[in-house]
Amino acid sequence: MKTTTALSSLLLAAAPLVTEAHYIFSQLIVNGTPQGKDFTYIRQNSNSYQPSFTSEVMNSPDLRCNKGAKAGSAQTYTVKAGDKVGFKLWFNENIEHPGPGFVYMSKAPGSVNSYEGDGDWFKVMESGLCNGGKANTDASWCTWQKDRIEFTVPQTIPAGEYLVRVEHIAIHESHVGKAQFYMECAQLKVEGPGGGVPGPLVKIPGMYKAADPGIAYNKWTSNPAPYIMPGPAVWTDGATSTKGSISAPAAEEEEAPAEACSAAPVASAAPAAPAAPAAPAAPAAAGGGVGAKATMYGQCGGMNWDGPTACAQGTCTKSNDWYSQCV
Ligand SMILES: [Cu+2]
Repeated sequence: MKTTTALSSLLLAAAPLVTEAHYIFSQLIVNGTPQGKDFTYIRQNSNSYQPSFTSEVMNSPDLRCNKGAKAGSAQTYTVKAGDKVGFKLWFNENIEHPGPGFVYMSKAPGSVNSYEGDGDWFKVMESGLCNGGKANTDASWCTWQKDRIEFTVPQTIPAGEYLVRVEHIAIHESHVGKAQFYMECAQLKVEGPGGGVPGPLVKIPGMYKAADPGIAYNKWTSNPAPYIMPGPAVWTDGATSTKGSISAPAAEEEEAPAEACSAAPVASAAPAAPAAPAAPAAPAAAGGGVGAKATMYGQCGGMNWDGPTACAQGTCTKSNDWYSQCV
């Protein structure tokens, strides 16, 4: 399985060096230490940095581990219940789109290496708005400008081999039905005492619907509706914190308790009638005062792009034929 080394080198040479908002979770981190190389333990997607949009993946098996991520393409790493597992972005990228982060797990019937993820999944971590921030402010999202998403392997999770799916949903275009899904799957073997019964269980696809308030969400207003997390409730095994830690690695040791990435509270808030997300009349005109211009780091061009082509901040810069960005 050492062919991954040559592949990584090849991709290294071809990859863009510019900072852009798109991202891929490529590096497994366990208890703060990188394990293997990019995609050693994470199945590599075939769409590179391109996001997968709602219409493409909502009802597709690609919603599991992203396009082109095949069983048998990665190795399996062994962790223990209680370990802190992270997914770091390729090329030291940061998450620079607003939106929530998640981790889901699915137990393979046998070896995860041949498992397609068509069994039951449960959510083990979710991360939404931090410190009571508003959904229309990018920096309010706990994942904003972080280079990884982390979670703690539940203490009582049944031992066995799992697909572990990390996901970030970018919502800056979700008001026009184009949420951007960034997800990858790691292969982990979990050792531990077990005893827990994970749930609620969902299928992927199936756990989201295009019309879910957290998928078809409109952030382009001065008073956005409370953000409701899509998907099932987080499995709480009674022993493990359900809150993800998204803090920078250097700060984790001392500040872990202070990183109050509250995700659950918004779900209990009475969901004010979502502002009809299907009406894209003048998406960016309300509140932000940016008219039809893309915001900093927003997309401003590319094939099939039908959004704004001018930048409210920065200069529209071509990354590739499919993506231009305000930087
Ligand atoms: Cu992007």
